[in-house]
Formats: sequence, structure tokens, C-alpha cells
Amino acid sequence: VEASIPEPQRDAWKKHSAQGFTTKEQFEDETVRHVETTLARSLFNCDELAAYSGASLAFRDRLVIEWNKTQQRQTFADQKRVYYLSLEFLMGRALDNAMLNVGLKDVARAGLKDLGFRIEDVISQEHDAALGNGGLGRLAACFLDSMATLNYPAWGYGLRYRYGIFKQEIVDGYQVEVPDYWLDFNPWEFPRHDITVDIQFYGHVSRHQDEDGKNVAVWEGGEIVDAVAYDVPIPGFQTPTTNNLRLWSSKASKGEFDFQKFNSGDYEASVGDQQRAETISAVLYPNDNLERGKELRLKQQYFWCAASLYDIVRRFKKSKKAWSAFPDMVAIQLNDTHPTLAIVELQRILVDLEGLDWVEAWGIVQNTFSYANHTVMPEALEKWSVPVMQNLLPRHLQIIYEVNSQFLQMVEKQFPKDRDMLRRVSIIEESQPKMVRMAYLATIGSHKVNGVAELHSDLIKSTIFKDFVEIYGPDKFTNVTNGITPRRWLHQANPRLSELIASKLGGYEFLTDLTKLNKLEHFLDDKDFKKEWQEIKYANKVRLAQHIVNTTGVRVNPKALFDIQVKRIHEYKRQQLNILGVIHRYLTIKAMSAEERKKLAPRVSIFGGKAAPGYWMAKTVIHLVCSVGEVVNNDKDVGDLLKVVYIEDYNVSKAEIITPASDISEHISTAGTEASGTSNMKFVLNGGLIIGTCDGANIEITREVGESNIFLFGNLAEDVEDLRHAHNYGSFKLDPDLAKVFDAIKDGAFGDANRFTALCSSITDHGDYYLVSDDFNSYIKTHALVDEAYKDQDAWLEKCITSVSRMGFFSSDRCIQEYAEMIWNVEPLVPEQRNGK
Ligand code: GL4
Repeated sequence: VEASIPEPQRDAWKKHSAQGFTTKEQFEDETVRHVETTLARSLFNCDELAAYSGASLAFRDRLVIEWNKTQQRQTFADQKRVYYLSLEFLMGRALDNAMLNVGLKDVARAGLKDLGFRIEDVISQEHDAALGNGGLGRLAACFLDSMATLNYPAWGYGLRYRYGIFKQEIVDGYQVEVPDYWLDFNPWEFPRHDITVDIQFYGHVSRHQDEDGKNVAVWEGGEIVDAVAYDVPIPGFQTPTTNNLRLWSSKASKGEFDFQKFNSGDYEASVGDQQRAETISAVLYPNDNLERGKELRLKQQYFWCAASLYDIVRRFKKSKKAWSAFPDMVAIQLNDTHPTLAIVELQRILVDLEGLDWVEAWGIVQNTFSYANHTVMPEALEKWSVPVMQNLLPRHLQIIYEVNSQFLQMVEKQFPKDRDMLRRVSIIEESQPKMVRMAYLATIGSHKVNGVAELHSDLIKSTIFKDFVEIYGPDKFTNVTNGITPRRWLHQANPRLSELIASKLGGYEFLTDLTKLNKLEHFLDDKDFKKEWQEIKYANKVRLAQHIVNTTGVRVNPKALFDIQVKRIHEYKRQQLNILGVIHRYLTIKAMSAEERKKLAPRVSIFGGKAAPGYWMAKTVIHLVCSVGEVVNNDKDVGDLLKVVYIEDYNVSKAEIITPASDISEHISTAGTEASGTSNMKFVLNGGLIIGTCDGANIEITREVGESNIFLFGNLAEDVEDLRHAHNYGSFKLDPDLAKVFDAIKDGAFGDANRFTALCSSITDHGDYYLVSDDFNSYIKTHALVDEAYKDQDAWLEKCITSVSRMGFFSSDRCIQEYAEMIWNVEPLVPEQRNGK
């Protein structure tokens, strides 16, 4: 429906167009106006939360104005857009980011001070938007920031979960999950009740003849759920470009709810229907690197893919272009296999609803989609049971079978004698029940497939997609090494370091061209610069120490070496290796003379991260860390030489405090298991060194910063398989130092040993799948090197500064540019005025 203002009235309209504030006076005007009118509060009733709300609404107004203009500009330009489909967007807080991207944080700071508030207190009122589990979701958030900053016409599509990732409480040393209801007051989203899409589930497929006598499939019956759009503005840094993140929320369909049961008097049943519909977008599944194949999850996936595709197709159809032009106007990026049904849905729209011929439609589909793989962990690879899919999405299953049949015919022609090849590459796994292999479907339906770091991209080509490399040739498979946004992860999280760097480089250009950091190497002899760098690191450690004492009661010495491992708890990430190493250190200290102890560098071992609620072993690791902390932190013999702390509820806003405070951080996954890792990049960018295995992006970080600036240890990915085989069939030899650690645990040094039996025996008796014992000696030795290196503070500092100067490659801007050029084939749309320049 056209609803534009008629031409003669447009001048009047434009005269009254909203402007948004630019000066401090205007910011105060807007903030107070919002507190008084939008929130109906007064100066007698304005706490920090109200001040946060008022300031956010003032900034929101500014974003909305540019957002509207950006959308008009993009529509008018009529060029190719990118659609980034992700089930997770781990956005964190928006206000600080909006202030910095718009370039008005100083204005806001001064304005809030006039009104009686400290900007830090106001910012910290905001509830994190935590619609993700870990690295995969945070990557999506960094990508949105880069796409807007680089002026790409790009939309994100996701789900508006009522509950994000749970809040973690540590109670008596155990993880307790608390629901994260985050929508009480969220000024950053705009409900678009006019944008509602009917989504169908269940039902059956029948065949009809259309007017031309063509046989068409019709999906009928079943139930309808409404998808309602909620839009979130995504501001670019120093550019007016403000992109859109559209999140879908589920609601009972008007037709179904209002009329059928309600009118027939069955009120309770109709309320039940309504709640069932709303359940679809109610909660984020809290697993990282694990798929459990629950029907509700498949419902979420289809709900979100179908709504997004409807929206994308509707936008394309407005242009009145031929269908063949679809891939010239639309690039759809799949963030892992979660949105793979979008491939099937587009084929369904083109063939069943738009009447295209199958082959032509499939060509369009393949040219539109691209798929990024984010893990090789077998338990994380999505497979859906055929009977479940048959019931929920009968037409989609038919399409999958047809795609598979044509694909297998092609393979058979290419490899005529290879029956086993057909079995291996079939989208349908012939198990009991049969399963749909989503990674294969995503690969077949896309024109490009990428891994997220060099090693990972090589591994997928030689393991899960080996046959597909044979079939399609190597060019379909590529690498795009992950990156992080320097705006949030340097400028926002570490403002003093950002300012110091800017003072040396003559401005903030490095924030949009991170390779400019390399000029920092010219200042390695600049005493004042180095002193200030060191002071900033110290201040960041003091800030973290304050957070630790406030939240755990443990007092840590900010002069000690801060050793941090924060990420999801997973056996492959090997927090168990870390804590077993800490116990080894504790036992070593206990055995030392007073003289020897004096020579030792004091350490604080900091852990943080959530365990999936059903992941028993991960929860045991948390409990072991807390139990060790309990003993070590209260041991008078040890004092400041060793402290062990668990930071509760690790999330994006906590990461902003933790990351700038590390001396060393741990990225110690079993080689070949961590696809990339991204916190490794964040820590180095903030002037911390890392200890890590030859895994994921650690390898490329080493190449960039140089081998002498990173502490690598452990077995290589290429040797993992043989080692595992030897464990199972040869003789497994427990590392002798590790044996002593297990003895201490078994003796009850950290409380009831029974609680840790499964953890210990997974290493000693059940094959040590993650090679903790194999890597233990190398790990301990490397930590000794860290201790030694830290004693020479000057040399340490030089390593840190050198490393930061060489981190330019790891900007998500570089990464997005690679996607845009190699995979999406989209051009930026640069607006005329740019506020930063
Ligand atoms: C992950 C990988 O585990 C992680 O290494 C990678 O950095 C991230 C983004 O590419 O994707 N894959 C899954 S699943 N969860 C992740 O965090």
C-alpha cells in the first residue's frame, strides 16, 4: 500500500523533519524532555536508570533519522544488498557504542554531568542484548558494525528471543542458571506491527494442475503462526550509514486465534494456542558447538528463514526485475547451517509460488547463497531426522529429496563406479531414522563455502567436505579469517589506550584502517609513551581487580601477572588443562622454600564463562576451579603468589572490562578443534600476550606478531588422530606431573574427591580424547617461560606494543571486505557527507 505524503504537502513536512541534537545544550534538552514526557518522570524522580533511558532515547532519535535516510538511499540506489542470516547476534550494550559511532560521547559526558550524572554509571545501567552463545554470535555483531562502517547496504536477520542466554550465578561453587528476561525496557528496538508474515507448519502436500496444465505442488493445512518484525538500528562509525537488524517475534495468527476457537467459545484452548505460538521465539538454545535436534529448534529455524525470505523476495519484487536478476540484487550469507532451510524455502517460492522451472530456480538459488562453516566438532554438525521434518515441513522435505536426487545423478555421471561416494555425499544419511545432513545441503545450495581461519578452512576441505572438493573443484571452497571490530574492542573497551595510540599516530584513522597500527613500532624507544602504556595496563588491571573484589570478595594484587581464560566452558577448549596446571603451580609453591618463593612472580588465574545447562562435565570444571580457589586463596603459605578466581556471568559488557586487563590470556584448545577463536584477537589488540596451541586463528596471529611474541605449546593438529589412536590401542602413559595433580585431587585437597572422579577418569581411563596429558608437560614448561619473560618488564612491554602494532589484519573490516569482494559481489554505497571527515 502506498502511503506517501502528496507532493504539494512535502515542503511543509520537510520543514518539520526531526533533526536530532548536536550540541550539549540540545542533548540536555532532549534527555530531559524524554525523561519528563516519554517516561513521565521528573527531576524529583530521576535515578540512573531513568537517566540512561532519557539519554538513550536522545541518541536513538539521532540514529533513527540517519537510519531512515540510509534506507531511502539504499532503496533509491537499487543496487545489490547483503542479507546476513544468523540465529545469534551477541550485541552487548548499545548506548556507549551509539555515542562513539555518532561521535558525541564527549558531548553526552558533559551534558550528563550538568544534569547530575556520571556517564559510566549511566552506561552501566543497560542490560546486555545477549541473543547468542559465544564466538559465533559475537562475530555476527562485529560484522554488523563493520558492514555499516564500510557503508555496505546490508541487513541482518535474526530471532527476537524473549530470553537471551541465561544469567550465570555461582552458588557454593556451582553454576546456577537464571532466565535473562531483557525486554522490560529496550529503547533500541522498533516493533513493526505492520510487517507481519504468516508462517505455515505441518499440513500436507497435494498436486494440482495450474491454468497452463502444469503440475504444481500445493502445501495445505497445518497451522499458521505470525512473524512480527522488530527493527534495531545499526550505526556505522563516523558515517551516517545506519543499517537495519530485523528480528522476528512469533505471535498467534489473527485468523487462527481470534476467530476459530475464540468464537466457538473455547477460550482456554485459544489462549493455549497463543502461548504455543509465542513459544517459538521465546528462548535462545543455550548450546555452543552442540546440536540436540529438538523439534522446537527446527521450528525456530524455519520460522525465521521463511519470514526473512518473504521479506527479501517482497523487496526484490518491488523492483519489477526479472527473476534471473535476483542474484544480482541479493546475496544471502548463511551464518553456519542454522539458516539452511532458507535455501529450500527460496526454491519453494520460485517453483511452487512463482512458477519458475526447477533448473532455472535452482541456478538462482545457488547464485544467491553462500555458507560459512564455523566448526568441525562432529556433535555440532546439524542433522535433522527425516520423520520430524516430514511432519513439520512436508513440502520442504520433498524439495530436499529432489535436490538430492539431481545432485546424486550429477555425481554418478562424474564418478560412475563409485557407489560408496554416493552414499557418503548424499544429503540423506541412511541411518535409523534417516537424517538430513544440513552442512551438505548448505554446500550444494551455495556458490561459495568458507571456513573462518586458514587451518580450519584447510581442515574442512580434507575432512567433512573432502568429497565435495572432488565434485565441485577447489574453487568453491575458500577461507575468510575472522576479525573483530576495533571500535568496540579497542576504542570503547580501552578508551585510554585508544587515545594514547591516536596521540602517537596523529588521529583516530587506525579505527577504520587498523593496519595503520604498524606505525606504533616507531615508538618502541619512546620512554614516555612506554611508561604511559604501562600505566594504562595497570589502571585496567586495577579496574578488573575492583570488579573481582566487588563480586567475589577475593582481593587480588594488580601488580601480579593476570592470566585470563574467558570463553564458553567446553572440554575441547580445555579449561581443565588450565586448572590442572594451576594445581600443579600450587603444589610447586607449597613444596618451595621461603627463599625460592621470593623469586616467583605472583599470579592471578582468572576464569570465566558459561557451561551449557545440560553439559555435566563443563559444570564439573567450573566446580573444580571454584574449589581450587577456595583452598588456594585462603592458604597463608601462598598469599599473593597465587590467586584463583571465577568471574560470574561472563558476557559482552564484562568482556569489555576483562579484555584490557590481561597480561596473558589462554587459547589452549586441542589442536584442530577451535575453528578460529576471536577473543585471542581481542586480547592481543589490547596489549596482552597469549599462550596458545597451534589452532584456529592463533596460527595467523603468530604469523603476524612473530613467534617470539607468543607462547605456543602442544601437539599439532596433524598428529592428533594418531595420538588418539595410540591412546585407544596402545598404552596410555599419564604424564608424571599430571599424575601428582590427580593424586592431590584424590586425596581431597580440594574437597570431596568424588565430585571430580568423572573429570579425572576421562583423562586417565577413557582415552583422554582432548590430549590433556599429552600436552601437559609442554603447557607447564611454557608457563615457566611466561614467568621468566614477565620478570623483564621492559622486554615484555616491547612484545606487547610490537604485537598490537601488527594486529591490523584482524579487523572485521578486512574480513567484511573479503566477503564483499570474493563472495557477495556487493559494492558499498557511500553517503555524501561523512561526519568524521
Ligand atoms: C564458533 C567457533 O567455535 C569459534 O572458534 C569461532 O571463532 C566462531 C566464529 O567463527 O564460531 N563455532 C561455533 S558453533 N561456535 C563458535 O563460537
